[in-house]
Amino acid sequence: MKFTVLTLFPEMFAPLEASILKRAQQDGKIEIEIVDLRAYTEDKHQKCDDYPFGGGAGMVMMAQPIVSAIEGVDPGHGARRIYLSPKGRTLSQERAIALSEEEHLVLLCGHYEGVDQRAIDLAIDEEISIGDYVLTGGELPAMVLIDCVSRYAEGVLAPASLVDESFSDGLLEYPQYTRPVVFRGLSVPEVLRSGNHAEIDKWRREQAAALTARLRPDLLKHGKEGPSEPNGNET
Ligand code: 4GY
Repeated sequence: MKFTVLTLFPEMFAPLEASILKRAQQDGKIEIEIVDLRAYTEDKHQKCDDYPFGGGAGMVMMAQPIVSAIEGVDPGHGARRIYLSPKGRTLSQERAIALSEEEHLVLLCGHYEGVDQRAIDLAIDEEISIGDYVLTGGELPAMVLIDCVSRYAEGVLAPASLVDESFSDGLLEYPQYTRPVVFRGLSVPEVLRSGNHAEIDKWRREQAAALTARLRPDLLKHGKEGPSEPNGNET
């Protein structure tokens, strides 16, 4: 699957060259193309932003470079074209899985006071938010979406990782432990060292259910409203 990112700040995408996404790109499981919007401006001074009509603080990203870039990277309009913005529907695991079925996603990153509405009206299929807070730009949200969606792209993760995840199906993950058996007086739960896989599965299911009931009871209800209480990790 392919991601094309349209941004005024291509250098912000260096983190995609590490870890699992680096490997996934090397293996040809995903392709990430970072496109500098400035390459598409028709302005003689390479300008991509301008003052807002009606006044107000800050600058607005011009429609022309954005619409030209989208037409340039996806001439046949086969891609799903997404604008990362707090106005969009909040990204969920379910939505990420559905997006992983797409062949090509084009991700537009806004900056400053946002983009000219006509670019959205003419060339964007969907707005997606990563959460109810405002960032300085859409670059981090684009990386969040790429990371989350890539996990479900064919061949990126070992299938067992996704199976383990669906095991706790909509619940929070059970606690994990590795060596040593005792660390600073805290022991690994005995059941995990028993070798009894039925008992281990049972313990993990119980832990996942209890943790979810305590920290995210909203996940147990049908309508998922979001967190209701802090997570209990405070000292
Ligand atoms: N939250 N989810 C988000 C964001 C920054 C000004 C428009 C978010 O997706 N994007 O906060 N984006 C703004 C900055 C231009 C995007």
